[in-house]
Amino acid sequence: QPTLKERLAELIPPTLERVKAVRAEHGKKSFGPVIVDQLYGGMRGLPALIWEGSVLDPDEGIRFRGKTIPEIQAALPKAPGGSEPLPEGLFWLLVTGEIPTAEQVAGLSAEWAARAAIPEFVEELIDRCPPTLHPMSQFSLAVTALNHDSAFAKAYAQGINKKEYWGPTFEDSMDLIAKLPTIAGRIYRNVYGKGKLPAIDLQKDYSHNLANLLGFGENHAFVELMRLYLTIHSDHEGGNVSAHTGKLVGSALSDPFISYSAALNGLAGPLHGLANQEVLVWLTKMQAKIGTDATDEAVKEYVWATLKGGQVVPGYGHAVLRKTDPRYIAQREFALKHLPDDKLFKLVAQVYKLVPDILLEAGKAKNPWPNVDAHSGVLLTHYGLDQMGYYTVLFGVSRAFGVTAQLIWDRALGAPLERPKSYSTEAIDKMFKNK
Ligand code: FAM
Repeated sequence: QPTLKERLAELIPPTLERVKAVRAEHGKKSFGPVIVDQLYGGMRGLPALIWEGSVLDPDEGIRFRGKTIPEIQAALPKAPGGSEPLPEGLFWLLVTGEIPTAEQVAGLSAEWAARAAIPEFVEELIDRCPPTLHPMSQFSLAVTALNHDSAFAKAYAQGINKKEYWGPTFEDSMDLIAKLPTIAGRIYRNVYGKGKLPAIDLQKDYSHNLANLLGFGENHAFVELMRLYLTIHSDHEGGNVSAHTGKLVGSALSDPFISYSAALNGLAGPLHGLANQEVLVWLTKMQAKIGTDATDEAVKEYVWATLKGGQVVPGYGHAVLRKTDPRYIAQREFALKHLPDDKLFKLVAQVYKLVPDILLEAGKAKNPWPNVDAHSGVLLTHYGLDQMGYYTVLFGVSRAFGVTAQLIWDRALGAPLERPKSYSTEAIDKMFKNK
């Protein structure tokens, strides 16, 4: 059975041909007008990027290489005794478009475990950070420092042929994914005083090792949660802030390490990945104000107060989705199965019942439904990982799967430097005055 790199090498030539044929046939066709509001409004809906790995339908949610989350959960190999998909299989699917065998997934688990160690100077960099430095800032500086051993940067300096770019990009991507749990675990233990990092277990899968590094490896339900969590947070088409940032920076031929640390800095924004932290901060503040068994009326009042205070309700809304996020549903099903009586889960369910109507009544949000972040923190808290300042680091471990898969394919397809055109308001006014 081919390894991931062998299968990828086989897939690149036919994919290049396919892209060439599609561009020959459709290259000169237009999507239609770009309107001035899109330049001021964050390029909403602007057709601008190519990414084969996943596409986001506003009503259906994400499809990974055409498969919905339930289809992924059914099709991907699972750990012995586990019922959640192994994220190693999701990475294989993102890169190849094919469902791997259990052996191929086990091969990835073993390869990532073997590559998990980080240079001593990076350990020292992380240890030098004060615990008051946000875990996401520690995370991105450690990932930037991994550039020290980048295979791509080294090959480029030695004059690599552009047709070969994808090879060292693949190697750096495998090293990056493999090293993220070690970095994430070290940050967690430093900031929250959880003692010495355990060794990576070469016999265990990626999620199990991550759970071990965080100190929850003995809890099978938590390991299963990590498998689901890492699978559903991995990719969300190409235009979200973290994926788009990684792609843009990578288009300058920055190596995967410094491209992904840029992506992490985008993920650290409250309107993007940091929302999973903001949701728990908001719920905790709400409980402090209105108690733990609040009435619907009290919750409604609190939501209105948030909106009237000019703040967003974290975990709700989305730039593309116009329905409840299937990543929310997948987490809700996990909660119904594993923690149906958890108090915070009941509050999340009560908020889900009440917030959409309020957002609709407030009349601003185009999507009043919950997104992935509305549910993730309550699951982590249930198992004792209740340090909400850390939550986006876990999102960042997972999103590396999607961003690196894109970087590999961008280099394989020869994606050029990204350089959209910007305008001044003066230029806009002059240009359209007479029209
Ligand atoms: N609460 C309050 N107001 C909201 C809102 C929410 N959850 N979602 C949107 N709005 C407002 C938005 O701020 C904007 O108001 P202004 O005109 O005053 O600027 C108006 O509704 C129209 O915004 P939109 O077009 O519906 O949303 P955008 O596409 O501009 O933004 C989000 C999308 C996700 C940034 C926005 O829904 C939001 O701020 N949600 C809360 C933060 C959050 O949960 N982010 C995580 C998103 C998740 F998918 C992820 O990336 N991890």
